[in-house]
Amino acid sequence: MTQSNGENPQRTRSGLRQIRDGIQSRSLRAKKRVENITKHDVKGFFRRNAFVIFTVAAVIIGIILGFALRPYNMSYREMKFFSFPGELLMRMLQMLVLPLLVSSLITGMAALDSRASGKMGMRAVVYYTTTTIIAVFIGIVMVLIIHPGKGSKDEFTKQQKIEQVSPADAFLDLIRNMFPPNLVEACTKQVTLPPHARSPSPYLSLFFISFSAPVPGSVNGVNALGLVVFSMCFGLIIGSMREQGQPLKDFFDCLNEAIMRLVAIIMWYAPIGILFLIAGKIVEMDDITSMGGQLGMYTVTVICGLLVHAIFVLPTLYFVVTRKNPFVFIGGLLQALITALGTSSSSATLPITFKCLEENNKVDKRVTRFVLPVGATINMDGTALYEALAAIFIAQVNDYDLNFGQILTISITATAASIGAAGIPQAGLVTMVIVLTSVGLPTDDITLIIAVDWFLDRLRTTTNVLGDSIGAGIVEHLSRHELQSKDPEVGNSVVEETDKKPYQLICQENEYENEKPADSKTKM
Ligand code: 7O9
Repeated sequence: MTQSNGENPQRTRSGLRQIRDGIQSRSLRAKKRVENITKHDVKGFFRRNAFVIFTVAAVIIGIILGFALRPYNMSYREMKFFSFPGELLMRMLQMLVLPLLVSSLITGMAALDSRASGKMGMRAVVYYTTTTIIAVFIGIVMVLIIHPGKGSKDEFTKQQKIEQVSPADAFLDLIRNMFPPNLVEACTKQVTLPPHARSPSPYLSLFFISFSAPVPGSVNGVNALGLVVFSMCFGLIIGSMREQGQPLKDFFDCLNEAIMRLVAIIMWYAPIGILFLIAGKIVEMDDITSMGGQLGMYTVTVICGLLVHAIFVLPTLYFVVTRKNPFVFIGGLLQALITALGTSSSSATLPITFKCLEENNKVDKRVTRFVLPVGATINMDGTALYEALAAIFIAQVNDYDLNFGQILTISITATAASIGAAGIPQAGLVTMVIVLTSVGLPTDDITLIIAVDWFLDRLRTTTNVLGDSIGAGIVEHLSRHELQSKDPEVGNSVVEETDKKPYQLICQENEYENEKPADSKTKM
C-alpha cells in the first residue's frame, strides 16, 4: 500500500521503529515511575488529601446510612441520639466562631494601614454587591423561565400564621445591632423591639420610634454585626497606635493563631460530625414523595439557580479577574463547602473556610482575616437568590401578576435582606416577610415552602461560603500591590515586611524582635 502511495518504504519503516521505540521508552519510564512510587509516596498523597477524602466519604456514607435507617421509623428520642455526634460538631465549630471573628478582624485591620484597608474594603464591598445583584438576577430569571408556581394552592396543606414585621422596625433593629451597648451581651444576644412595640405600618413605626421610647427586647443569637463593627474599628485604632498598640496586636495575633490550631484539631472530627449531621437529617425528614408537583419544581428551580451562580458565574468572575483556574481554587475549598452543606450555617463553617483558604489556597492571611468574617456576615449570594426566587414563586402560586416595578422592588429588598440578615433578629423568616410585604404578597404563604427549606438552606449556605471564599481570592489578587509595598506609616506592622517571606515567618520574627529588649533588660 505504501508503495502504491509513492512513499519510501524504508522511511516508513524507520518512522514506525521510532514510534515503537518512543512508546517502549515511555512505557519503561512509566514503569519505573510506578516502581519508584513507594509506600511513602502513597501515604503522602493520602495524608495530603486525607481531610478531603474523609469528608467526601462521610457525605456518601451519611447519605447511605440515612436512607438505610429511614424504614426503621425512629422515635424522636432515637433520632436525637443518632444525630448527637453531628450536634457536637456544630457546637465545637460555633464555640470557635466568636474568638475567631474578633481576633481575626482585629489583627486583620491592625495589619493594614487605613489607606490599604480602605481600598481593600472598597473592593470587597464592590465584589459583595456585584455578586449579590447577579445572584438575585439569576434567581429572578430562573423562576420566570421555569415558572414552578401554577396558580393553585391545593397541593399545599400547611397553613400557619406568620408574624408581621415592618421593614422600618427591622431596619432600625439592624442599625441598633451595629452598636451593641454591652459587648459581652453582644456575644449572646441581639436587640429587637418587643412585639407590643412593633407597629404594622413602616411610616407609623418611624413615628412611633421618634415620639415614644420603646424598651428594646432581645433574642438569643450572636450579634455578629455589632461585633464586626466593633472589631474593625478597634483593629484600625490599634494599627494606628504603632508601638503603643503592639502588645494588643500581638495578643490578638496569638489568640488567632491558637484558635486556628484548635480548628486544625477539630477538623479531624469534622468528617464524623458531617456524616451524622447528614444521616440524621435524612432520617428526620418528611416523606420525599410529598415533595412532588409545584414544590418539587420550586426545589429544582432553586437548585438550578444556585448551580448557575456557583458553577458558572463565580468561577468566571474569578477567572476574569485573576486569570487563574477557578476550579483548582474551588478544589482547595472542598472541605469548607461540604461542611457548609452539613451544617447549613456559613458562620459555623467560618473556621474551616479560614483553614482551607489559608492552607490549601495560600491566600494571604491579611486578606482572609479581613474579608472572610465580613463576608460571612453580609455577603450571602445564595440567600439573596433564594429570597427573590421564593417571593416570585409565592406570587405565581397566588396567580398574582408582578409588573417590572414590583420585580425591581423584590430585587432590591432581597439584596438588602441578604446583607442585613445577620443584623436582624430571627432573620430567616423576618427577611422573607419583608421581601413579601414590599410588594403586597401574603406573608402566610411562607409556610408553603417551609417543607423544603431545610434542604435548600444547605445548598444556599454552600453558595454563600463559596461566594465569600472566591471574594477573598479576588480581593487578594486586586490588592497584591498594596500587600507587597512598604508602607512607612505602619510602624512595625506586617505590611512593612516587603520580601516574599511567608506571613507566619514574619510574625514569628516580629515576636522574637519584641522579646529581645525584654531579655536585654533582664540581663541588665
Ligand atoms: C447561611 F461572623 C460570624 F461568623 F461570626 C457570624 C455570626 C453569625 C456571621 C453571621 C452570623 C449570623 O447570624 N448569620 C445569619 C445568617 C443570621 C440569620 C440568617 C442568616 C442567613 O443564613 C443563610 C440562609 O438561611 O440563607 C444560611 N443558612 O449562610 O448560614
